[in-house]
Amino acid sequence: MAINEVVISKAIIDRFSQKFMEYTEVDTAIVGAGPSGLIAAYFLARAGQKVALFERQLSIGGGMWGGGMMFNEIVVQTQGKELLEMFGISAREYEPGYYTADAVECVTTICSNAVKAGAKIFNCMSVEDVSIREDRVMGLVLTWSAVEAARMHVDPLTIAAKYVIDATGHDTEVIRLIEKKADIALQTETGKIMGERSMWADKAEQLTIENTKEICPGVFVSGMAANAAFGGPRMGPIFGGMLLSGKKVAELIMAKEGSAFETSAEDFDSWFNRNQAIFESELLAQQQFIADPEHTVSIGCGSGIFDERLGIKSGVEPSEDMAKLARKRGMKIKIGTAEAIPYEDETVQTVLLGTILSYVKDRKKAINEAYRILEHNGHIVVSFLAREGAYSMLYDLASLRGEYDPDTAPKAPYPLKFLKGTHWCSVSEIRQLLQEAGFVDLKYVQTLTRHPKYSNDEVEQPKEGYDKGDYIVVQGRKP
Ligand code: 48F
Repeated sequence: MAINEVVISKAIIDRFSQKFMEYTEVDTAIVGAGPSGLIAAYFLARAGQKVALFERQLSIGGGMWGGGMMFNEIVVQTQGKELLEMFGISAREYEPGYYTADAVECVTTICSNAVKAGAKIFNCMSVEDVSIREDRVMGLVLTWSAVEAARMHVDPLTIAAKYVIDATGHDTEVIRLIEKKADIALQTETGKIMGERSMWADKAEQLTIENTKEICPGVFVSGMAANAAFGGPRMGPIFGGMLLSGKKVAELIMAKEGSAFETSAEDFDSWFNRNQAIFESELLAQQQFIADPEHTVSIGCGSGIFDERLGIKSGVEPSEDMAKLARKRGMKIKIGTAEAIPYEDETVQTVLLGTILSYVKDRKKAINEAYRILEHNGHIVVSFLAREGAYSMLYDLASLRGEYDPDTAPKAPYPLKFLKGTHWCSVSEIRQLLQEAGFVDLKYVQTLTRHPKYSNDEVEQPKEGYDKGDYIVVQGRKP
């Protein structure tokens, strides 16, 4: 096929116009793609908001790229390190309480997560004004950064936003516009921008989080802009406050929306982010039996973190909040439980029960339901942590003790709160349930064959059988 340049042009113009058009009305518009803006975009998008982020520069990352004085390493404190680890970014201890991370890894990974969560980033665009109705900001007035730089006389375009975040760093550009042109009082001591103070890292880091708030109706400040607005000092290349400020501003907006953060889904996904090799190993094992993801329904699909990678588009999930996250991953979700699957008899080719039987109350009913909705010669795929394996023993022991034994636990162990009320199934129990329901031709693969402490060291290829691995996937056929 000969490549046609005009098709390329049309594709770009068409797709960008569609994207921009779709984001002319958003829930939250963020100005500035520095660390606080990117983190806010990630959390808000993950919570189901329609989020647009506008950045003046061609590059994303604000002041993070350059570390300190272009030495591209950043420093974070313990809490900041935990947030970085949530994204799978490694931070190394330098001295107790001080961790370093690669600035480029931080920017690229956080940005990629924000985009994957559904936030749309518009770079090379500058916010030159806000639109107002009486005492409220209703949206942003945008121009191309090139137009701004060339000082061309070109009128801008406007988008509507329910909430605006000024994450423009030291310059507090959005607030400055509001102060200058909108006659809206700011919630600072003076009603005006108080201005950034000289460097005092310790105080500044605390104040950044305190100062992250709604500064006038519908407009929030985060990151360095929060400190500059409320008269706090600067902190230099320590970034814990920036990251936590981004998370806080997202929480404040979600609280306004009357919706608590879906912390369990976040924690669940973040555990896999911190345990990428385990995630990949489990995924490889499930893939052995998911031959046709388009015709597979995932029961209890949660946030869809596995299904997205498996290519599964249909799911059933009891929690509306989880379903929202899965929908953001492009899945079609029906609300329902494994014990009452909302599908007609004999309508599905493959049913996946992905590591949910430990949490399901009536396992027999769930397997029978899967049998009911499957077509003849359809397959059930069940994955589970085997009761005879080291993981279930580690988890049971930690639950009994109320904590993990630091000497034997993995680096980022599964949060104990997820282990309440779990029932680990043995291979024989699953086999019996499947056979009693009528399934035949059972096939098994296994993975996670190392001690739990080391199972995240490397991705494992699945092996046939069930006698070594802690994680088992079994396939059965409905005759
Ligand atoms: O300054 P910046 O990185 O914001 P931040 O999230 O983080 C501050 C730290 O980087 C650092 C610090 C650390 O500890 O003090 O400085 O508070 O990123 C702000 C981004 O906003 C963009 C600007 O290009 C930068 O990438 N920006 C500023 N004004 C506008 C804008 C505007 N009017 N329109 C669009 N983007």
